[in-house]
Amino acid sequence: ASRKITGMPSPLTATAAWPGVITHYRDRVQITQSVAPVTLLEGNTPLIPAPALARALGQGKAEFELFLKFEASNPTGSFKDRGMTAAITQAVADGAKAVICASTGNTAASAAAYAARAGLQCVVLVPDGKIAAGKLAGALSYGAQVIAINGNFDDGLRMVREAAERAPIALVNSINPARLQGQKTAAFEVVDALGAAPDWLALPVGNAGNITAYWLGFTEYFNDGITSTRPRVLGAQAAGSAPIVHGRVIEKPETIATAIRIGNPARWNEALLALDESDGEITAVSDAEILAAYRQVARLEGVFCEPSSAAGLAGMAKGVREGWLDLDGQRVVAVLTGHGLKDPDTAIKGAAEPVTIEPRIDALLGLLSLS
Ligand code: AN7
Repeated sequence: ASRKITGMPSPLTATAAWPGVITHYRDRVQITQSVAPVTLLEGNTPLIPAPALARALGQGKAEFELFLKFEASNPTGSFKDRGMTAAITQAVADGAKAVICASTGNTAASAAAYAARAGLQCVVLVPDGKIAAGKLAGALSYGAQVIAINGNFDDGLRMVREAAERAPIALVNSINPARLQGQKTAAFEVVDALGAAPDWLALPVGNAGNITAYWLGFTEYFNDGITSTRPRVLGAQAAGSAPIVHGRVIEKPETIATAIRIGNPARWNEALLALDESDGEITAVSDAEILAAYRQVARLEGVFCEPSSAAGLAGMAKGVREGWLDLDGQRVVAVLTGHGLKDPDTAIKGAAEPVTIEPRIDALLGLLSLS
């Protein structure tokens, strides 16, 4: 027997508030909308004010307003879900039975989740030993076939492109245009939340899908008169994996920020266009600078992102320190692309070990140093 519980939201009203990015922005997401969206209600992520971090990054040289677009709040813990809802929905509309991608981890976890929801087979290629534990855990849990390759992301991307040409399997890397259609909604959300475009948008750059998608989104709102300005874009690459900064393919990319360990970005030209049109900057930040920003945002703001996500913040710190980035009086949005819990090993390795004590109150009180 069932009984009516008053005050409990029905499944319909519980989801009606935010229906996911395809439905919320249905007039703008250009995919075949002939099937119901495959969605985990992604998007609508918080834009967190970060005044203490802004003071620290300003280093006494600039006072500015900083917001963190916390993309870790997406269902699989990264911004990739925005693009994946679109790519998997398109794949279903196209009648695909299986999808494939190469990934440094987050795309793999996201593809696996949305494929699971759509009932599609999912195959992911990841660089052996160079993917954070939480991403592997996700991809495996969602039931993807995970293949580790003795090579890097760029090798994997080359292989899955060819596989999708030769076998009946849909490619869901960000060379798939549906991915950008979903990911551009983050730019819409920023403008919708602030009522205007920010002066600067800072973000990490790996395969360059996200920088391309943000620029697409801001440009679309700009062309339609929804915003009268577009932000200047600050891209950050890891120093050991900075092909766009150096203007050449990096054959053996290295960085602790494994998400952006990419030497030959697929959306390289589009990234250059975004940087050019926005009068932006792209810079390389060392692993030490990335880790410093990664710890700083957690300690000053209580916001835990993965190392790669902190590259944009590190780029801001570097630009202000070196004097080529004038943020004074500006409004800045920094995109935190993935969750800190994705990479517990880096978090724990860089921190002081917990102290172990006997379960006695005197042992505890002896350790307290309260002011
Ligand atoms: C946390 O998952 O490329 O420049 O295969 O996971 O759009 O590639 C991840 C990239 C930034 C870079 N931050 O974005 C993958 C993958 C995080 C990421 C990026 C990635 P793009």
